[in-house]
Amino acid sequence: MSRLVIVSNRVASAAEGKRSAGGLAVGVLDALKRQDGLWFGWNGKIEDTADPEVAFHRIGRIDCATTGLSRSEYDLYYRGFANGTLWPTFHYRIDLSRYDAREYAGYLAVNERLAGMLKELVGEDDRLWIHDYHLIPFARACRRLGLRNRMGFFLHTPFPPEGILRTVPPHRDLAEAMCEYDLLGFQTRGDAQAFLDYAQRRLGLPRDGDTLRGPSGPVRVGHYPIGILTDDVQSKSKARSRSKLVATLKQGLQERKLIISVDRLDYSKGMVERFNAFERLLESRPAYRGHVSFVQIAPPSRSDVEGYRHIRRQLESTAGHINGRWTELSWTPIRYMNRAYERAALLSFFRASQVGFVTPLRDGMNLVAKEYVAAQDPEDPGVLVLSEFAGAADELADGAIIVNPYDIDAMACALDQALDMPLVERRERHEHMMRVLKDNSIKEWRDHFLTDLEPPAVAA
Ligand code: ADQ
Repeated sequence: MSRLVIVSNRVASAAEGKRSAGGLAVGVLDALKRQDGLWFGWNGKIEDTADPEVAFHRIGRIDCATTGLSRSEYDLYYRGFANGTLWPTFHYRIDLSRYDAREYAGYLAVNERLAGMLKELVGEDDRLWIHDYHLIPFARACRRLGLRNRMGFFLHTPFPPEGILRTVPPHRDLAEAMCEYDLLGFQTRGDAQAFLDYAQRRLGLPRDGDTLRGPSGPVRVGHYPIGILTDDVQSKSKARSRSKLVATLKQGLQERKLIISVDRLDYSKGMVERFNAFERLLESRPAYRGHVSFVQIAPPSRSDVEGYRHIRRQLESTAGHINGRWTELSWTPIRYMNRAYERAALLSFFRASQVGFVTPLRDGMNLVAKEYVAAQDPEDPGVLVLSEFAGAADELADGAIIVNPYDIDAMACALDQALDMPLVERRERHEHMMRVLKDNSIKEWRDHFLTDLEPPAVAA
């Protein structure tokens, strides 16, 4: 019988799987709950041994197989090529990207080691669904070991245009490795198009509609915007809206309006520009001083990569500067928090706010934008201010206020418009966005991708 095998850089532990996770983990767990399958990848641990082994655990009914990374694998593959080269480049930050050939070799080697481990765990009819930029060469490594399974790849980040991709020296090798998959999925039409353009122009591959003729066979290319568990977000945010935490938040606000932002602390999320836009609002519209608070929740991530230490310092100094200038005895304009909150608590904070301020400089999708909308009270919804450079803007453009995150004045105007928006318009916009989110939930994302991964029907 054919099973679904999901491979991602990080596999949740049993404890993490029990806590309701976000993003990829939700999608993966939901996909696997429906059919027999396996989730394979890194367990998040750095091990002393040079050759970590496979271990097994279960999350509910789902089988998981994981391995650790040695210190040098972690440095070269994870911290090095994946997060020091690919992540910044795929987010158009070539100023933060670096290249080291040893790191690339380490990246390829980890993909090969993982492929070798997986080979022992899969049957020949199993479908393989590989996730994200850490594992681009995974299919090629599997093919070299003789695996002939159907293999699909989904990229959660943006895919940059050729001019940017070419700054990564092994760009051609990476693109060729992508052509070893049967199906390539991207978040937006623009990302899929960028890959097709590169493959046609640089690799000279012929194209027939959405399918490239790759050296090892047809490669189908599509866009599959990731969604959320819309109903689940809605019910969780409602259920928690009377919690102690929300009461404490409201008590601190003292009837002031609330603008909220929630991100992983990452330079792609546009937080410095966002802080500056909030200050511009205070400068240009004195009536808001003392009457609106901005809460930014941003737990640190990847703190051992240099770009992340820098953005953290920059955010601390920007928030400190703004608060130093505007704080009054009874009001602090920005509450900047590096701590993490449980998912259901975040959703209830979204529901208690008047504006969701989601302005990445570049983002594959940005699920926070979608969760913000789904968490609102339909009778009295908050307004989403969303960057045009988030993948989510393709779907939410008619309901959100769309901004260019580099335009500080325009973002300040958008905040003003959002804070002042009449109830009728808020409801209309919210209703529209909810329809979009329900029509393309995480279930549709998974089903569309897996349907397209099925082998093409053989003509009779
Ligand atoms: P991320 O860059 O991590 O994901 P995002 O989509 O915003 O970004 O968030 C993923 C999940 O993490 C969401 O469920 C969100 O609620 C949660 N999350 C974010 N910040 C959090 C915080 N401060 N505390 C707790 N939870 C938080 C990558 C890509 C995105 C893409 C996703 C899924 O970079 O563009 O949307 O994968 O494909």
